[in-house]
Amino acid sequence: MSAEKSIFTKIMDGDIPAQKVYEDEDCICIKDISPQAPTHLLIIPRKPIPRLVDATIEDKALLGHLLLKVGDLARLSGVDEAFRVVINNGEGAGQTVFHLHLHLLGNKAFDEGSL
Ligand code: DGP
Repeated sequence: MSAEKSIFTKIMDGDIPAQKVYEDEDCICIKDISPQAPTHLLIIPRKPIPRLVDATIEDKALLGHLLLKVGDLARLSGVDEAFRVVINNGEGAGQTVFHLHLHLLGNKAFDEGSL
């Protein structure tokens, strides 16, 4: 593969450190380096899919796995009664790391009805 490793692949490969919360054969979960909420986790597939829109039908089970893990990790973190899941897709939406990841945000007062 000629493409340069994403920062998240480097973390998975142990090239750079991160606070790892969970890992299995399909994904890892780390604490965000620049938290936007008291609980801010990133759930990242090992497969380096650049953006959500690049996922295909082949990734159906993987995407389901990631969402189920978000639920598990929300429970583990004690935020399962109130949390948000965010996926930024593309630069215009604020995506800065082009390796699919889900933000799990919790322990924060969310404005009702707003995104
Ligand atoms: P996004 O804007 O959706 O692409 O989010 C990328 C997130 O990744 C951002 O919240 C900061 C986080 N991040 C970037 N580099 C690192 C890193 O080296 N370690 C960790 N733990 N998080 C990182």
